[in-house]
Amino acid sequence: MKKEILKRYSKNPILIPNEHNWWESKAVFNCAALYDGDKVHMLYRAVGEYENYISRIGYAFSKDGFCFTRRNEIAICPLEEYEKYGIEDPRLVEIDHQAYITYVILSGYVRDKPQASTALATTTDYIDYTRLGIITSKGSDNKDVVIFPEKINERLSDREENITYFFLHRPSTWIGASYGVDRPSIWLGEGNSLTSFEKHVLLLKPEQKWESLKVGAGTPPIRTKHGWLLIYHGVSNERVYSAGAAILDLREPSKVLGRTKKPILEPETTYERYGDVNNVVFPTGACVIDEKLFVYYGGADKVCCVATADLDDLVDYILAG
Ligand code: BMA
Repeated sequence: MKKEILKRYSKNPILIPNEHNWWESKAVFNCAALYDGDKVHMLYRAVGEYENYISRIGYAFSKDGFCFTRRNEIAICPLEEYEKYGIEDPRLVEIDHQAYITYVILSGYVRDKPQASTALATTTDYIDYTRLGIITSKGSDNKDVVIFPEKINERLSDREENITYFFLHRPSTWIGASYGVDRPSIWLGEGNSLTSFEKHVLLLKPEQKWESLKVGAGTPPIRTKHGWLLIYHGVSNERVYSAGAAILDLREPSKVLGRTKKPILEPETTYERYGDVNNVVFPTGACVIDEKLFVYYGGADKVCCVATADLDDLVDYILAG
């Protein structure tokens, strides 16, 4: 039997569309998660109509990481002009005891194709959200932005050190000879504040068949004793979305210490294979409770799911290559 390093929860999906709330009646997927030592807070993407396909964000919480209680009210609704066509794929991270949310915004279309950017917001209670604005550069069609949960004291040389925030992002237009990649890839950026980042380094580009079309960061990195654990997604030429994982050096996150050659999760179950977009496993949230890693992901752009792994086993598996 195939050894499963990441095990699906037997009662998946953990959230399904709720027909009693118009704004989340069609699809709920791609959920962010943050564990505060007592509860897992979840922010999820919700769709209530297919005419304009505008996404909003809902909120749910759980004591055990599996069973979630949701709020009836919309958590984050498009309000700003730059959010006009929707708010999608939130990611949650705690930095200095404060929760931050990166989320994709669609503010316009170019030749029928939505142009994506990423914005930042913060909250202390999951009721009020303070917007901090767009954090990606204009025209880079930039999604899948996650922030490392702490500033990193990076060693630049034997003498020089630099303490900054680190970000992962996926600028789709950064392809071609001058970028050194021909497919959308995961880049590492640095910034002195949380609202802008520069000094970009190419981190992970498509390598395997299952990720040959593009890769994008999934969950905000998690500190482990062997390095930062990153769960990301890869898309094949057949547009199948799967999850992979990598370990990055704790002090120099531009160093990739290990990366899975095969997906750790790929669409297999009905709820991952059939939905609004078929064959999608899209990880966006992760947390650790008692040494167990919980990975939250969207199934087929329709439902929210969770899979778990023993944290040490997964790290060993990734480092073993
Ligand atoms: C990506 C994003 C995700 C979505 C995925 C599969 O580009 O839009 O929100 O889950 O495609 O459709």
